[in-house]
Amino acid sequence: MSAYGRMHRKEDARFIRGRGTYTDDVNLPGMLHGAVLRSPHAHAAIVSIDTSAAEAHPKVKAVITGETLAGLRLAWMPTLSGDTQAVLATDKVRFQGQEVAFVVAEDRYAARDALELIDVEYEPLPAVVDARRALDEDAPVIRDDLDGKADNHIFDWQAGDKAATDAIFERAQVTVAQDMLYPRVHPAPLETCGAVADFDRVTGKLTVWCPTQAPHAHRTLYAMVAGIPEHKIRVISPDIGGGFGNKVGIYPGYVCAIVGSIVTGRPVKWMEDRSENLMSTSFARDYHMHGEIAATRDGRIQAIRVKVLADHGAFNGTAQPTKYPAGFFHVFTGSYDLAAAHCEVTGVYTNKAPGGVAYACSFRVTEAVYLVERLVDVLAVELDMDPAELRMRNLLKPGQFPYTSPTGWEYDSGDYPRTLRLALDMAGYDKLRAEQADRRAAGGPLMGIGISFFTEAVGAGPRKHMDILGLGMADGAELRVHPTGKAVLRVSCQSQGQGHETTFAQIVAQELGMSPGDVEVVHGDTDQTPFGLGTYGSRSTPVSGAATAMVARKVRERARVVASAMLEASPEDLEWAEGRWAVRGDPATGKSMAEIALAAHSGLELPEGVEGHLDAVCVYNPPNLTYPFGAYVCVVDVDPGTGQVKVRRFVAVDDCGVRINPMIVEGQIHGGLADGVGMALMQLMAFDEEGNHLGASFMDYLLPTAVECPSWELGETVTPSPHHPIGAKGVGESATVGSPAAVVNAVVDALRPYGVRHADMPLTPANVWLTIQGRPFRTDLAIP
Ligand code: MCN
Ligand code: CUN
Repeated sequence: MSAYGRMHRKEDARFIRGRGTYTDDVNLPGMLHGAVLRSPHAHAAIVSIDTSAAEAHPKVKAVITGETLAGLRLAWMPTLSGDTQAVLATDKVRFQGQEVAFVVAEDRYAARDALELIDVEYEPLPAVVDARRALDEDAPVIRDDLDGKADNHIFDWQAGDKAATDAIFERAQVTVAQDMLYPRVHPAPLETCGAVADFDRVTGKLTVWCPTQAPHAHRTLYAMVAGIPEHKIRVISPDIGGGFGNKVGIYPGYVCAIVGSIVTGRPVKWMEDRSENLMSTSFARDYHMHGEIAATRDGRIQAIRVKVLADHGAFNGTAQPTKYPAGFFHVFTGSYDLAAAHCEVTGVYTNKAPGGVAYACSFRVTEAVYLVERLVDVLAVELDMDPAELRMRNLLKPGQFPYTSPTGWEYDSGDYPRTLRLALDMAGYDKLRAEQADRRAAGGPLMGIGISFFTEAVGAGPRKHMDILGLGMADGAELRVHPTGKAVLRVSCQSQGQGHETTFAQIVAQELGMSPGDVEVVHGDTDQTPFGLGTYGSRSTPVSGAATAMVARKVRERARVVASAMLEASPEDLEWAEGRWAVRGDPATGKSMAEIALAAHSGLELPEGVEGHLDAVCVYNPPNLTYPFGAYVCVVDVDPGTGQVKVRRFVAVDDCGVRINPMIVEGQIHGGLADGVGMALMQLMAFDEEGNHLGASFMDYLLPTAVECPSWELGETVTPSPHHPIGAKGVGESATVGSPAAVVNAVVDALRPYGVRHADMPLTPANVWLTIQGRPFRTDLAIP
């Protein structure tokens, strides 16, 4: 019997009863509370900071400024991409909402009140808000803290073969070009970020509770930043109320809480409010893209050429290795069989929040998929060809896998045409096109049909691809089967809602012939779990999940030796059948894991050199990424009078290889599709020309609800990953990556009678209405 399959999530027993433990639920004896003073300006010199009135507040225990931190050499901290970020500003502020001072007080209210008592004199400076102006001669220099920095340029990076690509473009029968913006958005998890720091002056041990997706990486970075030895740091990531990439990085508030605890000798809690989360923590996207496609007149795509201007905000905090500053944008060639491709990405500083870490994105795969899928639709219009037919003609064929892309990435497995065909069949594509034609002929209501086909790249990461901080990208797993046959698995990744306590138990159960209910999954505590880089880029199943399967197989092999002693047979004569070790050809002799475990712990005489007990440790180095993929079809109705878009239907066929728990996989896809609809239709972090943040609350930063979402129609194909021990690929970000293009393609398709070829996200009613009037606008700047 398979342990894979639909089963309710074990963790839901506590979540639905309100019995989860989140960071804000951690309350320690004598705990103090911190609050952050933030900059009202996007760019301003700090003339002076007077903290005396705040310090005189009867409940205030400490006021920490950049100067205090400079004394501890903590005013600046390294970012994940080799830049530095101010923990608390000393010289000047560089984005609205930047951290300027930290107050520690007896309670949360007093800490907030005392912020008002801090007197900061600012000298406002002109701000750079528009990335396209960032490299102008006369643009104010944002990072004058960097030695000799005289402009806002961060990096130039390119991939692919420029000469070969240009040559194809020169003699191409058809070329199309399109500018497009993937606007700045924010993951906006329900639980904001925060930390409880407890530094024990006697033992020298620092314990930090914070909702981090990567507890071990945080511990290592705290050790590097604060100079506290790593074995004296314990990071506990309790239950997390959603991460979506927002909780990968380290924020200044975390460091402040730690320093607050060190200087006061008491535990310090700091929790952001909603506006702080939206204004200062990692944004995502902000890619200004120019894409071109070269093709033959009969619709054979030959090459893609791309130029990107990447807005990284005031500090380059993108969780992307310096070697690949545009992350996984490499996969901009999408799911198609191209002869050549080339992209150039230029990164710039602007007076906006740093980060760019992530939002269910696989580190720029989202932007890449959006770009190529929009371009293919633009080409379809140019060729007057059906976009489904155009895709079918160019998709990679099953026989081409493993496939090396023009930028050198090896897609592990796929049957793309089958997946697209299934999505089209489920949607009733031909009927939909007929309905659309009828409506157009009758001048009836606008409807559009949008397709996207995506290839994701998840499971960071193989050494051949990545080089982050020299840490390596392998993840550990430890498994112990106790005498009564119940097991405890310890893994380095951390769940923010993905259900690891269930699916990882299912993996162990499947390998050992146990019930998932008999496997406890421990994660999120660096003192209790092996090292690994955590949960992001949908890497848990590809990496930690693989480690889990491998460690279980090690235990199974140990169990074979124990069983052989029990059965007085040689290990080679045993076979694993139906979850038991049995003498080959004699299933009745089978010993279950529980029987074997009891024997292994009870002095059974084992062969020379074989230790007792049933446990094992494994470190898994992934040989490659996994490449899940999918085909999405979106149907929209658009009201030309109001510009309102209604998503009528959404068909999503995902292939993530073997599914451990199809119910959880579908839940992941539902969430990602909602995200995609939100980004396509409403989510936007806009700024005015002074750099004022125009999306600092849920009144202005709109999230999708059930009202905007149709009843999702899901389908699946299963193409196992050939290199993953259980054939699984990651899926956590697939739908967010793949769906925005389907929605935008559908809306643009609906507007085709108006001659519209492209419109930037978000497709708000105002944006759609103005686009129909032939007056599209810059969605990254203030909304008209
Ligand atoms: N799964 C499965 N079979 C597969 C693949 C996955 O059963 N073939 C299951 C996994 O075992 C896991 C879940 O699906 O329980 C997601 O697995 P995976 O694709 O490995 O992704 P991760 O667990 O690494 O989760 C990270 C991913 C990312 S990067 C973001 S961002 C995101 C996402 O997951 N954030 C989320 N999904 C989220 N879901 C919730 N509820 N909350 C978030 O913050
Ligand atoms: Cu790109 S968001 Mo997830 O990788 O944590």
